[in-house]
Amino acid sequence: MSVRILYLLFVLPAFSFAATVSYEFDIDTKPVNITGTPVEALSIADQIPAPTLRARVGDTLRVTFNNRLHESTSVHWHGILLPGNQDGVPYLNTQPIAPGASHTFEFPILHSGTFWYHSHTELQIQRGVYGSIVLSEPNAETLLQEEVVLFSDWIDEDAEQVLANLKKADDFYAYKKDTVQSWDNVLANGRPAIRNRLNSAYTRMGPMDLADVAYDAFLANGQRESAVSVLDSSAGQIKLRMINGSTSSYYDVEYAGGPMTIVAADGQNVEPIPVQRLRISTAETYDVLVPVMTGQAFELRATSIDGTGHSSVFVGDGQRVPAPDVPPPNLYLMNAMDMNMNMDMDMDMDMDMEMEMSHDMDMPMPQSQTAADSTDATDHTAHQQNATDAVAMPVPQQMAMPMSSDVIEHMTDYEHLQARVSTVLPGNRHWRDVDLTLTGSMERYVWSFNGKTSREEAQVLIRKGENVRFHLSNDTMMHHPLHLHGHFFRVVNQHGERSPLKHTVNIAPMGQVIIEFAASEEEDWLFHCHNQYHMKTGMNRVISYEDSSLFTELIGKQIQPDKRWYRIDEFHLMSQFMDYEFTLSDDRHSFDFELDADMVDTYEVHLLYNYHFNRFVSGFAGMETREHHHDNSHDITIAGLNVTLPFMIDSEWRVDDHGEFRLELQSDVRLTKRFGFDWRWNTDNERRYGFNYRLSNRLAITVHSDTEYGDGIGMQFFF
Ligand SMILES: [Cu+2]
Repeated sequence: MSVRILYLLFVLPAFSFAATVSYEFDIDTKPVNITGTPVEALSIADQIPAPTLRARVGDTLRVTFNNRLHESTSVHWHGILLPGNQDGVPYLNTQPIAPGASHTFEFPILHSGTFWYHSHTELQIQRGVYGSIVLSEPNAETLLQEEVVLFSDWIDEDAEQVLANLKKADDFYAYKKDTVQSWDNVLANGRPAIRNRLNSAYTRMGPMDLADVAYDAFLANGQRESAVSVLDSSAGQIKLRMINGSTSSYYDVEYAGGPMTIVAADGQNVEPIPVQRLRISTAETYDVLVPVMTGQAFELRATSIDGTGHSSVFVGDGQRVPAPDVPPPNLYLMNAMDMNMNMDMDMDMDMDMEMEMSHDMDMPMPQSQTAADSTDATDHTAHQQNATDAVAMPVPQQMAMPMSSDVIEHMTDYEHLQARVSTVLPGNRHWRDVDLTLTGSMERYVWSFNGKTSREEAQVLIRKGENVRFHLSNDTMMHHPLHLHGHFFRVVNQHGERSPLKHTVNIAPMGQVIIEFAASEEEDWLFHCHNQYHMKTGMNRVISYEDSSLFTELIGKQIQPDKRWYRIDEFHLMSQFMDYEFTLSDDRHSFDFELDADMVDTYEVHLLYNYHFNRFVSGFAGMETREHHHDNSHDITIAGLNVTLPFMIDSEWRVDDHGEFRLELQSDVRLTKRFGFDWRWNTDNERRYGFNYRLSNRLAITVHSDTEYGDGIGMQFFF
């Protein structure tokens, strides 16, 4: 049956008048086996992903969820404009759905586009609570076949355990993924890699990190590999509504049948852009047109940007045509500063444009006037024209042709996105500028804005009727996909007036982006990193309209990490001594207990409280008890500072209650993935150095020489 007839049969009657579209689903546990190990996941309507919801502009969407879990849950409508009390963020604007309870959402559909819905409770997205929504125009005459492709990431390990592991060791998953950034690989990559490493060590930023977690699988529509049939390939193309419903993954998406043409981003139509490889950040959506051909099944492949895996959807029936392998990233040769001066390294662009982009990055300022009348704007109009032609071109021809120079080889940012109409905000309004620096690090695994988690600083206050401009500046080596609830914002780019509207924007490592939106709502809306592990550890703010009533009552619950304290245990059993260290830490404070002892008559115990000013400096106070066989036994009170020095050397500057000063320096050097060297020295001339050989990310064999305890061999456990 042709698409046209299907369309007439099913679609026309449905939208000839506005309707209430109703769904009712259970949220429940679901046994799954994705990797060969059976585990329990969470599902909506017993499906992962949840069923695709469909409605038209003018309809009312009514969805009831029955919570069959033994824990509370919630549902947020990602990117959809709706009344605040339907937004689904527990405690902030919708009450959580208690175990055994039901909740009905009901809101009018005001706009079309590709969106998704997901739990906003704990790490439930990672466990399966997400699905897609397709909103269409009431009279849209689209005869093209459309398919939803919902990408996600999967790990068998419980999501809470994943977070606990991230808290324990900054390279816990790097070890699992075999991406530990060791010196042997730095040297093997030659001079630029050595320069990068020395530079990142000197600036204390640490190495580049593309993904925190080592996933077991990447999924598209819940499967590692799947297929969609093309109903009528004479149309030459179909539309894919791609959604990144991952917990923390970014993908580079490539299609085997030729360039994809982007027609919408985050549910908003854009001028068509042909692109060979497209980066889709966590929580973004892109609609693309892809060519199809009778007898061919073209692979759409989404490769995780850390290079650890991909998902595939084969489009069409017949001979399978694989998408090209995306080369794995070489972290040693990636330099965040270079990336931002030249954000689209692979892009085929001329020098002038590159200069202009650098200029834009250097001088973040409202570009509505400056960029719009640059010559590039004219150039781009020409490109758009070609792009449109390319779309209309019959598929076989397009495939046979060498890639047009207008096709963007690898789109990793938003410079090319151009809205169909002006997105300039209403004039004559008060402008509010808000500076938000993205802060945090892998070491303590705390993520924040302006150095403060949402526990410490919850709100950004705005006022209805003004224009708001966020200056977003990433001070970390991670990507952060930032999402604003309840509003579309302009991502200010070279297209000036026609800067695109989005609901989620990636800020690359050390990158800067300006977004603007009209404050046209009320009450409170969340603004947060959509990497769920970053959100959970503090990278949130409530964008709060002045006079909002809900905020003061409810803030401080859901948007802040529920589990506040994380523990790290390290046990070192040597032939000449043992050392046990226990740390309990939250986003600002930590307690540290350490016991060193030999098997005879020497021991040392300390108990310290630490206040972490920022990622490099903490202050501490506590006590130390020491019993030594040869001399200086004591009980002392100590206080001081821990400072991370250039080259990632940890320094401890301390005084005791006798007025004695001591400086201690130590560091670990990862020589290879498994082999490391560590040393410690202090001004009392106590020295320890040794080698460790890691058997796993929890266990190492060590040899140590120590001025207090002598030489020995042993094991080290992290748990
Ligand atoms: Cu983040």
